[in-house]
Amino acid sequence: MKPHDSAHLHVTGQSEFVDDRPASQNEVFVTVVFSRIAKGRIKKLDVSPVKTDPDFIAFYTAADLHSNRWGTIFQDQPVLAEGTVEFAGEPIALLVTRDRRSGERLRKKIILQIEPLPAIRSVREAIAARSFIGSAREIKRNFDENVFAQAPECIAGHLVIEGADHFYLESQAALAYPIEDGQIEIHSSSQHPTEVQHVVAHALGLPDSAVTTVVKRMGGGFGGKESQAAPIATFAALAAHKLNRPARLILTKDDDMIMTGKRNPFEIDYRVAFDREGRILGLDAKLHSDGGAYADLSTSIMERAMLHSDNAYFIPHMRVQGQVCRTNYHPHTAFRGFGGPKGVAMIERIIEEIAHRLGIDALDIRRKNLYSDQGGRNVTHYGQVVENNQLSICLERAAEASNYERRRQEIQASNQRAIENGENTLRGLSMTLVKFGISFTTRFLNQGNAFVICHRDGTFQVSTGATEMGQGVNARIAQLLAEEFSLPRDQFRMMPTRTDKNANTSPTAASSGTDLNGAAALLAARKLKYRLSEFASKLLELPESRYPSNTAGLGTEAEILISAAPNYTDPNEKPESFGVVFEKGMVYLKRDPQKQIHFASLVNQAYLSRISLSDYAHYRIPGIEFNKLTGQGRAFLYFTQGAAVSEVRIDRLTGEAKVERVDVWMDLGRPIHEGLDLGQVSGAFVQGMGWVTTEKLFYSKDGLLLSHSPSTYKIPNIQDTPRTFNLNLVPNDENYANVRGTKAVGEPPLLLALSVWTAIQDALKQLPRYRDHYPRISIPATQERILRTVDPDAFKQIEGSAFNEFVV
Ligand code: MTE
Ligand code: QUE
Ligand code: MOS
Repeated sequence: MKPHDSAHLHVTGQSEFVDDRPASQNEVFVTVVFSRIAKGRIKKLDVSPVKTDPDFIAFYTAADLHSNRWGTIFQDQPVLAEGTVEFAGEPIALLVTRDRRSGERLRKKIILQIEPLPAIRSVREAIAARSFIGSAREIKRNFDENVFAQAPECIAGHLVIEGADHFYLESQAALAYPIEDGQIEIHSSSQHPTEVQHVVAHALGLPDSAVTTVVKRMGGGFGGKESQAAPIATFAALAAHKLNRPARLILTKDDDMIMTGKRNPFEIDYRVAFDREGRILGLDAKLHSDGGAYADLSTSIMERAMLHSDNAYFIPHMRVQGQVCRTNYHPHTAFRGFGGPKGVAMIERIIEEIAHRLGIDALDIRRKNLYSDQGGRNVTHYGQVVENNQLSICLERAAEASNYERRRQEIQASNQRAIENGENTLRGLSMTLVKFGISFTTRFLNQGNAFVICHRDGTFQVSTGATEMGQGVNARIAQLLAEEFSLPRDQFRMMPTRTDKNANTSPTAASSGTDLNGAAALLAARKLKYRLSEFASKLLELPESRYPSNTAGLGTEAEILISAAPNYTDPNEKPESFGVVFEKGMVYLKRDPQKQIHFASLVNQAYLSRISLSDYAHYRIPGIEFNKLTGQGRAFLYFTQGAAVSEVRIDRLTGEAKVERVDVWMDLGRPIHEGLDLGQVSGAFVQGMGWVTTEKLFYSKDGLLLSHSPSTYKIPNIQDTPRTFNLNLVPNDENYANVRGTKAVGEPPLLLALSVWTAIQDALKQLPRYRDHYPRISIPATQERILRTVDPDAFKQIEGSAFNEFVV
């Protein structure tokens, strides 16, 4: 298997990120002046102390913008704050200097006075103040209060889920070049080049056609560069436009973490009815999320949370309600899983609680509630049929391969001994599942387009709307095309994403980068292949003396005429072959394999015969129709599914949790590149582990993020990764929904890390104090929280102290 197409560049430090672009003459640096309090009135903004500094170049505020409104779904956010600020980290002004050092230095001298106003600092406060974003949503199926009244068992609960930082290694970055006639070319670290283009154009009062966004690659995005790259790019573009000089803006890690939004925190109230065997009868859930100060993508994120509140389980009577709250934090945004992980956390917690209440192993509760093709238990609460259901296969494979039953016994015994002998180590074991819907739930985003250019030597340049952030979308698309022509992958060069080549693109998000852009690239390639096939079928009939290249342009060659390629729309439909075979770089007629021509020669002959070697195609996902008003419909093209079994070890004295072993089984259809997919599985799982364990955001009383660097914000490191980490794919050739039978992988495995969270609670529930009630623990289950759950009384002595404020 070939490595990632940038691997050799990454490891030798040659891969180019925005800030690696060499400085140009006259270039300026942009530093953002932002609020350090959550809410207030701007009283004074005085730049006179820096104006005479030789490094000072310019200073811009909202007044310098043609338009000061942006927002992906609702245009509710100022590019630069005007009059008041709504969150700590909110950009107020731009300081333009000769270089980044002087920017840092001079920013400290600017006088900024903000009169504090009362801020909303939690979901609870927002609910009390009725401070909301968008309207309340509801999705339900056969909801009936009687189900709860008559159920043998009922549990009600509350779940707190906190946010997390994306912690991409490359901070938000942009470099804007003024081009003649008022145009701007902006190199941005963005998952959504088209939105960058539109926001820049709008803010500067330019037509979209005057702005070109270029994205070579990102050093990670994880959703954090989907919407929030746009204002950053706009800051650089404003300076470039005003000064007619290139302008660079590279956030420091600290500024980036303070300014940009995180994963939405959620507070969930649930009520579940079930029978004595543990079968769920009804679920009533109310989800509130913290959207931060502006809408960003929060309403779509909420929708995805609501659509994933069933996860792998059939729930006959169900109602899920959702409301985004407006608070005074950075606007929270897309983060791997996009709402899905929050819905899934709730239902997996519920399963664990049912198991604990009934004294039945949680795995059996999962088995009993799994979506199944039998008994009409295969329709989701939003009315979509779960086709090609692999959940049971994933569950059973994971159970078997992990020796779940045997280890359950062993762990039970070891915990018993530990508790009897007063030893510190408690162990926990848990399986969770994932059924992640693939498609944007906003229909118009489910489209992609691609350009495929073949040069005369038979090498290709491929341009699509997909952006590379490390996930390997480029390698996958190149591989798809390489398979199509039976050529080495290296022959396909993936070009930087540019809005002047691929316009009206969707963000590379919702794990659908390869699905959408790979399909479009394949459709484009098939047009070319159609023409080359017809051409080859005629060329190979001729004596070589009549080939165009052998007639020295004397006009004596056979003029080969071909038909127009059809407009393919289904990437799984094979094009007409004209009896021509493409194999290992050679092309021949099926009935005459002796006479072969090199692909490169064929291409050159085609050019000389005046046949186009470039193609464009557009792809749209057919058949999806989720109605946002009724909350019903086929929201997703298909589901990526999987199961994971995690074992943790908890130290009762310190609260420390270690992940001992993880077994993952996923259905990824027929992977295009198994190595890259497994890389995504391990990366997403570990990223999810960080969210559910150690990654805790601490804010000051003023709403300013305090944990804004790796010294205060604990992401997983190599020693935190599971000691035994078995990643497996379930073979599945039955998925015809998507291009080449593949399934999207980017986000789904993150949700499997919830098994680490449930395993921690599984360990804690062995404690005698939790015999009758489940040891509910929030996300993240930090060391402090684990310790508090082990021994709530131990914290009495510090209650009310300054230290305590930061622990919870
Ligand atoms: N993998 C790496 N290495 N870096 C990233 O930033 N982002 C994730 C996932 N995997 C990310 C990643 C997220 S949030 C998404 S939506 C998908 O990649 C996007 O890419 P894809 O659609 O091509 O899978
Ligand atoms: C998953 C996603 C996104 C989504 C829906 C999903 C996403 C995204 C949007 C979105 C919604 C409305 C808009 C828009 C974008 O929806 O990433 O421009 O007007 O950006 O299910 O990942
Ligand atoms: Mo991914 S959160 O959809 O960028």
